[in-house]
This record gives sequence, C-alpha cells and structure tokens, in this order.
Amino acid sequence: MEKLLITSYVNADIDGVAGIFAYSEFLEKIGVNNTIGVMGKIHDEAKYVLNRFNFEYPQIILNSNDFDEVVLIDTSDLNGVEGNIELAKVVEIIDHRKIYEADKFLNAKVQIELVGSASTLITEKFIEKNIEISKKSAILLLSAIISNTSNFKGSVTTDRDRKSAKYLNKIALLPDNYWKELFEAKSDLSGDKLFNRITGDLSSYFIGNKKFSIAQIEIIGVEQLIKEREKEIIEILNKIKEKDTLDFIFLSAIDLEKERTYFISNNENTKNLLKKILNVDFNENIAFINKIIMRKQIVPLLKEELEK
Ligand SMILES: [Mn+2]
Repeated sequence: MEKLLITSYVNADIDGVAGIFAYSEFLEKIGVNNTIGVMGKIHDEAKYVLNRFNFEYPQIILNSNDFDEVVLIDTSDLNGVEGNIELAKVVEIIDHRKIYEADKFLNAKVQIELVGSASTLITEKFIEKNIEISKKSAILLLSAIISNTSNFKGSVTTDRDRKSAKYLNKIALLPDNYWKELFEAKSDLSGDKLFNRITGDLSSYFIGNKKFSIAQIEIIGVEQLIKEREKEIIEILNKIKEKDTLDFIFLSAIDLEKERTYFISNNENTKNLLKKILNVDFNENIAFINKIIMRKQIVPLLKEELEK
C-alpha cells in the first residue's frame, strides 16, 4: 500500500488546515488510507479554531520524504512547497487561485476553481458523493469559508461558497456571532504579533523578471493600527525588501468591519504600480479601496501589468 500524505503549503492558514482534515476524512470514507501533515507553523487563526473546539493539532512534518504520494490543498504554486515537497509525488491538487503553476506538477490531477475558499471545493465532494461529514470537519470547513470570504463580504465570494456554508452549518451549528469572534481573534496584533503576522504570511512572486512580496492582514480596526504603528510597518517591509532583494513590497490590510482594503508602502515603484493596477491614490504611504480585495485577486492584476 502506498503512503499518501494530505498537506498544504508551508505555514498554512485555516483554509489549508481545514481542507487537510476534511479531505482526509473524505478519502478515508471512500476507502483511501492517508496521513495528514503540515509544514512550518500554522496561522494563528487556524490555531484559534483548533483551540476553540479542543481539536487536536495536525502532525508536523518537514517534507515528503516518508511518503510515496502527496495531495496538496489550497496551493498550486511552487512558492509554498518548493524544497519540502517532491513535485513528482504530487498526485492531486485542490486549489482556488487564478495564478497557479499546476503544470509544474506533472503527475497531479488538478482541480482549480475560482471559488472563495478551497474548503468549498472539499465540502462539495461530500455533498456530491452523499457522504456524511463529521461535526469536526464541518466546523473547520465552515470556519475556513467564513475566513476566506471575509464572512461572505469579500469580492471572491461565490454562490457555491454560500451553498457549502449553509450545508455545513446544519452540522456545525455555530453561533450567529461566530464570524465576529473569529475576526476579533485575529485582530490582536499587539507587540511582536504584528511582526510575526506580517512575516509569517508573506507571499513572494517572481513575475516578468520582477521579484515582489505581498503581506496581508485581515482584521477589525486597520485605521487604528496604521495610526499607532505605521512607522513600524514600513520598517518591517523595508527590512524584508532589502533582505530578499525585492523590487516591490507592500502590506495589504483588509478591514473586515469597514469592508475596505488598505495598501501600505513607502516604496515609490510599488506605489506607482498599485496606482496603475488598482486605480488608488496614495496619501504618503497609505492608499485604500472601498472593498475587500484579497491578495490572490491582486496578483493576477500585477502579473498582467508586469508582463506587458
Ligand atoms: Mn484558501
């Protein structure tokens, strides 16, 4: 029997973690043995959900060496797995990003659909095959859908996300204000948490000969954070830019309550690029747009501009 690993990118968020647990359950229920494992440190939000419901943490692994085959959830680019996962071992990819490198995974069956959350794609598998889902998986998947769609307010949200969430909540039975609890939990960026959140959830890209990184936070109270810690944010970004020899870097800060996305950078080239692709105006180091736009939606716009 081949050893099958279900995993996500290094430092997975709640969508990756939920997807790993739930898809593992799905596969077990259709008779496919598998092992779950995560690499790096899972996001604070994922930890919050696991702790909140007393769920065990996923096993931590370093790489794919002990496994024959790998399923990747919520990722399809090399950036999040390179050096840890042997690409030829990847047999399946389930993701929801427009920019992907699925062609680099030669042996993988690829499912990439532009819904708000990878967890929606996993939920649909249970619905389609009429397989009963555990309360644990339902809670995890629903948390991930709420998070990835910014409680269905983000412009990534589709009817499929809403339909999956409705199905899941019949089993998860989460309280009405759960979304708020979830958002408040990730809004605490006091002390070192700001630095750790920015560096822990940095996505890097190499497109059109340019190297750039985007940090993203999703919280309640972005304006307050900027007011108190703008200087610190700029310093963190510039340090990363120098260390990684980047052409561009910015922080995308989503305010979940105001439904607004702020962009923070003091790098002129970065500001000009953002002005061009998002039609925003910078006031010194800050610009904003009156909607929730996720990093995964900004990257295709950057790609289009940089490859012109
Ligand atoms: Mn996701």
